[in-house]
Amino acid sequence: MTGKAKLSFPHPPARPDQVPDFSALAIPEAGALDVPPYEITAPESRPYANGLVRVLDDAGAAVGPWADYIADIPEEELLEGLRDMMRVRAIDKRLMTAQRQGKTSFYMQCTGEEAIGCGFQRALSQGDMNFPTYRQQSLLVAAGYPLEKLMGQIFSNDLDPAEGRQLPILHSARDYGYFTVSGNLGTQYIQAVGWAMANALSDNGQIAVGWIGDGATASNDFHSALLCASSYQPPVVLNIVNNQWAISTYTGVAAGRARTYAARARGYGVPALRVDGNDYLAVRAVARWAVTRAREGFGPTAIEWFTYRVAAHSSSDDPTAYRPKDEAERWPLGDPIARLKAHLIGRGAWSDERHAQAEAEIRDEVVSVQKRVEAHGTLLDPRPVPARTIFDGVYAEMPPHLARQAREAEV
Ligand SMILES: Cc1ncc(C[n+]2csc(CCOP(=O)(O)OP(=O)(O)O)c2C)c(N)n1
Repeated sequence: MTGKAKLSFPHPPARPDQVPDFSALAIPEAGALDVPPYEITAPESRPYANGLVRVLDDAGAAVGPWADYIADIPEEELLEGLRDMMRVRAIDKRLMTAQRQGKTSFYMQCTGEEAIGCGFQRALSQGDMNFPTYRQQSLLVAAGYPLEKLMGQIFSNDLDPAEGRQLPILHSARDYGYFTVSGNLGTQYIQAVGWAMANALSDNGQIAVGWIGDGATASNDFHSALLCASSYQPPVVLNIVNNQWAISTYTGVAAGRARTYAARARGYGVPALRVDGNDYLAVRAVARWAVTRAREGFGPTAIEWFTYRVAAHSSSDDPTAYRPKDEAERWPLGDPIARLKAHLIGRGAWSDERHAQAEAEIRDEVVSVQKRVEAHGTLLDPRPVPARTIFDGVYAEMPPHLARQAREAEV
């Protein structure tokens, strides 16, 4: 008997009516991997691309070489990191509710992924540029971006720096190292590499950081970016946030039969690591390592952040239609806020009482900013920016045909 050609379709281990099943995931012990030298090559990065850098163990202790690598980071900074993550979660919760109340048209939460942006941003310096997706609001919060602007963008009122031109969550904050987010998946990844090439040419000491989701690695721009980064060795960190889902599509579709996304980057000749994305200390450590490598001229690094998309894809999505309701609770790498909290309590730097107090303070702060921002207009109380501004910024100077259209529109 000869074989027969057939098609194979990747399926998630569990669907809505089934028990969540993460048994196929190999989760290595915390502290098992070394800190490699900055001059590591792609072939040498194999154990890192196939393994998982983890610092926090199940008891919340920081263990292993990567813990030593960031042992100089002051406790106060870690407490700030915890507050950053709590702030992101509180903002997401409030704005998602605002969407449900009809005050804004759309929202996207990053629940469960807070550590990745909050921890990474701490490794960056003024002048570095992130090329984020719509799910990296945590970078903005950790960079100290004014909440009035962040929320104004969601309500498209006169506090919105984009003047109502963009869908909510597509922020743009040049001064905070946050490149304008585009709705077209993947495009920012190759732009990050180009930006990094420009940095190298101008010798400005700055780096670029590309961000992409696991699903969007299937886009051509992912491959172009890795090839250009490999060929020209610019100062760029290429992040892949593997949250297991691309809307309703299981991550196995974009991954194909490759073992990890990090391994795929390694195939392009880019040193790559895979990291526990729910471990704030692992994020902080590996971000510092990759950023240092880029800045000191050792070239690009790819990082797969292994995490889970806890919330719905967006306010337009209902994940109970395609995955078990309680899948997030079974995610073996836990919750990033709970894990850093446990670590800080274990160190004697934090307590349940202080946590509850901080939660209340952060909620009050977020609610009071939200009230001030909503007073500038929401979908229920629309106070749009003047309609004639839609003709601005299409070109640097308004051409005659746009001026004519503006006159015809009588705005
Ligand atoms: C070029 C392009 N194709 C399709 C879409 C529609 N789309 C928006 S989000 C999304 C899923 C992206 O998933 P992933 O990259 O894993 O990121 P996540 O949403 O999980 O953070 C798709 C297909 C799009 N915005 N752009």
